[in-house]
Amino acid sequence: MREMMLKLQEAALKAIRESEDAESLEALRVRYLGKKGELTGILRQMGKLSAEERPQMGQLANQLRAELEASIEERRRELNEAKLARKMLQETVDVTLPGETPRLGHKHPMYNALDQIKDIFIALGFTIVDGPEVELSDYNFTKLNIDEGHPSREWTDTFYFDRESRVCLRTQTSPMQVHAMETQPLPIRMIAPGRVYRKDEVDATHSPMFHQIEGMVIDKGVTMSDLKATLNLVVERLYGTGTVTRFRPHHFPFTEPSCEMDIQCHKCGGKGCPTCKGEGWIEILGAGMVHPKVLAGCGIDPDVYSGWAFGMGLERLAMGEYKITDLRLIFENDVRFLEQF
Ligand code: 2U9
Repeated sequence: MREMMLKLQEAALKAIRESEDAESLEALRVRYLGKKGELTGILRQMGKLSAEERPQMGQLANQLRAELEASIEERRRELNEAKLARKMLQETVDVTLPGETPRLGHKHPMYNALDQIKDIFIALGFTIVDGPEVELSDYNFTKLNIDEGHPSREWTDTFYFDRESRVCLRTQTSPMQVHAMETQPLPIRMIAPGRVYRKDEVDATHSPMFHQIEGMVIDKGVTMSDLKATLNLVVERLYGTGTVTRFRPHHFPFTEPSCEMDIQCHKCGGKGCPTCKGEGWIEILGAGMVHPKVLAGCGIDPDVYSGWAFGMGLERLAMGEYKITDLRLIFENDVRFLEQF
């Protein structure tokens, strides 16, 4: 029995030393020391031994087990270290390699235009107001003197959330001025830029979502001359000193009187060219004196206070400024397009 154990010792130690990975090492442990392993097999034959030999062989078997266990443990450590060393080598980072430059985005041309306009109005003492895009029809239409039968209220023109047409996506940023009049102390000087929604099919000049910037001033003694002087100044800062403008009469339900403002084409100086479509003038915004009914509906006495307001489409402005001929380019956010500005 002693010989059998010595033979097992020799074979097992050799196999353990030569094992190549954790899996084959574990297989060796099972083979030699497992419940059905070779050492157990030898010990089963202890019954055949004499009473003196039995404790001796028992002791020898225990020593052998301890020796093999230690050897397996030692080999396991060696294999783990080698594995780690290989991994470290594979995962080495060459810190001298040049890094990858992250591709930076570009400011959208329309937001360039918006930032310019915001700065101009901030310098004039206006505040910038932000608000909800989902509105009550009351605030989007009724309080702006847009009556029940007005075509812009139709389901074909406005996105409603309910059958009763009480809640909608705002079709203009004007509800912001109504909120301001209802909640802010007077006087008010504000601009309200933001997204608006109309049921339009997408084409080169239309989109169901676009951006507007509207502004309003309410104070005592405000007149049409304030409107003209302020808008002329804004346009001069935007398009350069000496930019020629004209105001044409127009109609909006929320302003009376109302007008549209044109600038003389900065490309041809008014002679007529492709930029102004041969007109010599480019329409840039609508404006007017806030309708007395609108003031009164917002709790402001039209006999004491008056005000002016304007509205402009931001996409159209940016398209004019940057000579963009298709509105869809503004929304596609193709970096190849954006990085040109
Ligand atoms: C209140 C009172 C008056 C805002 C105004 C316009 C004229 C105008 C259009 C420009 C192009 C909309 O984007 S567009 O289609 N807007 O012409 N907007 S006056 O007047 C107001 C707003 C709110 C309480």
